[in-house]
Amino acid sequence: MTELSGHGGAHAVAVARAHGVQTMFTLSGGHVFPLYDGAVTAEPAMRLLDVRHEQTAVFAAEATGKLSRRPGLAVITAGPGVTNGVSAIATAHFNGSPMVVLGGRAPDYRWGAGLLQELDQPPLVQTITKRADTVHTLDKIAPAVDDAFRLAGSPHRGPVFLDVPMDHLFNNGPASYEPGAVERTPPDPDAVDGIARLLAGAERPVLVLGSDVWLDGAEVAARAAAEELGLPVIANGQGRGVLPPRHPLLVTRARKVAFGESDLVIVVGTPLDFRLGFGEFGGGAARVVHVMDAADQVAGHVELAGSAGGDLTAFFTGLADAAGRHGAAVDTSWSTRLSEATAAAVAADPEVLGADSDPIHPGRIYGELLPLLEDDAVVIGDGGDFVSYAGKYVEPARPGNWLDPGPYGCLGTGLGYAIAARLERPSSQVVLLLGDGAAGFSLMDVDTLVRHKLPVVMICGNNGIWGLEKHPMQFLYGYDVAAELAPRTRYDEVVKALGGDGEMVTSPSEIGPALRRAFASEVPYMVNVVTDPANAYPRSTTGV
Ligand SMILES: Cc1ncc(C[n+]2csc(CCOP(=O)(O)OP(=O)(O)O)c2C)c(N)n1
Repeated sequence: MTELSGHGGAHAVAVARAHGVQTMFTLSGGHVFPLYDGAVTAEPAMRLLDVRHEQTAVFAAEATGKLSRRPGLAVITAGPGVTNGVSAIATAHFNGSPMVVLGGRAPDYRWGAGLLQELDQPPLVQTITKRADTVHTLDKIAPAVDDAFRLAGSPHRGPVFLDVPMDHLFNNGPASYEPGAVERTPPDPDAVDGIARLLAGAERPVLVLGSDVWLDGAEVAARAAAEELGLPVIANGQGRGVLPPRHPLLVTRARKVAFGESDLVIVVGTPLDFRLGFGEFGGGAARVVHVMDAADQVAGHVELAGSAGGDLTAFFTGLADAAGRHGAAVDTSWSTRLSEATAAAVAADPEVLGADSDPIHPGRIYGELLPLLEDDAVVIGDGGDFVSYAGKYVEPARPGNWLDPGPYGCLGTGLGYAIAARLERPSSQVVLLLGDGAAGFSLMDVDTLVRHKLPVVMICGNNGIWGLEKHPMQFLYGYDVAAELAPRTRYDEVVKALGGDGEMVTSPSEIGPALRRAFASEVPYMVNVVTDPANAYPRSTTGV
């Protein structure tokens, strides 16, 4: 039993710290003052990272969860503070990111009389959290916060929301709680054995590794199983980098051939959603296996040849053992076919990566960026077409370091993710890729980077349009509306005005030197690259 004293805010901070929280992401509001007082008077003090929009605080807490694999903490004030955080909570829900959001709340003692920001908040986030609740007494704050962290960090991970009426949060008194432990369940051994048998009977298997392979801490076991079984791998989200670039089994670039011709696709740690053709491969010809970190995450909308839910390290270890026993061996002609398809895809890259056109082809930016990226770089994408190019060409060297918005596809993650990445990876490069449209959602939080001395390299793909909307609308209607932005806007000057630095680039040969200056600078720095609005990412899926 852990005993606590002081006010409700001090109780909550003590519990959060016991769960490894180092930073409270927040934007000020009187309803949550005790949480600040709890943070600054804690021994040692907990870092307060105050931002300019609540979505940034919540996105930063989410990215902390994604990178550290422990729940991040956001504290947002009552009413508008909470409603401003809703898109970021939804993003964490879709990503399975561990995170606790503590909301302020109008006091209980006069509830119903028309208090400032008197809003019953949990119903608003009920469908996008693992739990959304109100704590109505001082002595329940610590146990509720402890349970929130335990639940958020237990597979399948996700956001938990709690709000505390300010009369209880300000109240003083003792409290005690029994710290809970994160729950991990092994997968059913018979289910794993069944998947191993399918593998033994397959001729052209493919293994897909998604973000939960990283979030569940299974990256080492996943690589070992793939190597032991000689399984070709396609990586997604934070699973990218589980096999490093140029690994002979990494065939992400040959994904069309792999999915088109495979007879068994084993998908681990990512939903069978639109990003994976809703789980239909080879026109339905391939058998499909779905493995998730929790049984209730296994897809119900497709016919599965096998499935398992539970600890992913145990899954990979069990699969390697059982498949060995069943004599599973991947036909080398299949692996060779996929490595040749991969090599062919890579051989075509220089045309885009080295494009010398004027206006600049967005792909050229990646041609210049890739040689400058270090192995531990964190790369964040916030935008449409510009970021799709990054998804294709940036091959992370280590798992966990690629942060995209995930299936909820919410623009505006950028600055929040970058703030968290800088804090979680103090000695790594942090590169934020921003569409010029996306930049508008969070660029003001460069102010936060500046005030907290957090250098980040920002690259804006500035095509003066909402590219991923303008081109599809043209395709469907032959005209477009609501898709223009002002051309050549000086977002770099915005960064400078906020205390950072930057420059605008208009010709391909200037990109590399500008990026080098950005990496050498010790401040938030934007390279604002004017790109070709006529260029559209060659997309094969719409998501619907
Ligand atoms: C919050 C939010 N609003 C709107 C959208 C719809 N949307 C998806 S991509 C896109 C265009 C993005 O434009 P930009 O960031 O400039 O990148 P580009 O496609 O031009 O490279 C829009 C508006 C969204 N995904 N999220």
